[in-house]
Amino acid sequence: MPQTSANSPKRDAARNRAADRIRRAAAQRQSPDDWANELFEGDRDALSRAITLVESRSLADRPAAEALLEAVIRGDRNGDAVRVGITGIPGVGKSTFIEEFGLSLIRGGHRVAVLAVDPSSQRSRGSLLGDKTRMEHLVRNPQAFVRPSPAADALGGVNRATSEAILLCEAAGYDRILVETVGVGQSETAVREMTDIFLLLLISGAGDDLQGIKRGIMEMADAVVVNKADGPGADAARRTAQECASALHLLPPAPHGSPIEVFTASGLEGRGLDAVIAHLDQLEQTWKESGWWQRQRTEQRLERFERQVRERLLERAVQHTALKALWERLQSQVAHGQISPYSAASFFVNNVDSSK
Ligand SMILES: Nc1nc2c(ncn2[C@@H]2O[C@H](COP(=O)(O)OP(=O)(O)OP(=O)(O)O)[C@@H](O)[C@H]2O)c(=O)[nH]1
Ligand SMILES: [Mg+2]
Repeated sequence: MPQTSANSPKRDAARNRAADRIRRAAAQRQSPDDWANELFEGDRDALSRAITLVESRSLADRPAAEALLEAVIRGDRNGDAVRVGITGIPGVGKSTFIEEFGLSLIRGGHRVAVLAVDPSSQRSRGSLLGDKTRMEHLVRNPQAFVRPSPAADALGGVNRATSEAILLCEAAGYDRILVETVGVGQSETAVREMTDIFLLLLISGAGDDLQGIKRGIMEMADAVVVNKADGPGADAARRTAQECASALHLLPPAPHGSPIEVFTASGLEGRGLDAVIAHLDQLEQTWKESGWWQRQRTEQRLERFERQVRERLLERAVQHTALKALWERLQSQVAHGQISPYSAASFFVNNVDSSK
């Protein structure tokens, strides 16, 4: 039978767009409390829609997003989740590791959400599909929820969008949240600041500088996994793990007081993962007993609050026409070294004061 125009891809796309609009309109009519209740019941569709809302690039969606987040926080369902950040250079095997790690957690009775932070690039459908094929079993598992990273230009940045998505996943009953850093640089600190435990993946033979063995990323790690410890690479991975453990001894003790353990694992073969899971459980227990767990969460919330206020005040000031011109002039002078950043900041803030 010849293909009718009703089946053409163009028509399909138009129909999908229309369906989106209807869903969106319906979502907007739904009260934040009803929506939050659907989340508390673990409704995946309600969760997907909620994350789409907090990732929205439209300023008009912000009040609805904030009302929903408030309703979620009022529901107080976020208590028991453990947020794990997973970082490492591109190609170290993060997505493959997360697939097996997530499946192990599910076998242990957990529900797993996977999120990603990628401030460096606009995600194309290609990379999005790439991640989903790396996690094909997890994606299909009813106890898992896998969400690719938001577009780099999400309003207020991907960091805000992802930390809000964490709250939503927890409200929907996911008690293990895995956040992958995607792309190079920038995202490590952001993910560190939104998670309880930060896992650094290394591979042997990739060069120390590249992997952040030199101070920096290594200092942020709560545990290290030398990945791809399989086949002919197994011995080299063990040696790298030993070298890494010696390098870690040279660092000052971490603020939580626990030693940084180094593991070898193979995400591909699913080996060594249970030892990592047992260690993370141990860290959780130790830190809850010592008070570090709660203290870190409190600091993260306060830091996020302060950063949001700073960003919004600046945004608002810069929206003011006269100040916008001043901002741009000072920016250019700072860029060219014609004025110090400190004097420029004082000058700008004084002008904000006097423009009220
Ligand atoms: N031998 C071996 N190869 C692995 C392992 N894990 C991943 N790989 C391979 O390494 C490549 C990269 O794996 P990914 O899981 O996509 O790595 P990633 O760190 O998520 O990469 P980005 O998302 O691009 O940063 C793929 O070709 C995997 O098949 C492992 O444990 N052992
Ligand atoms: Mg990946």
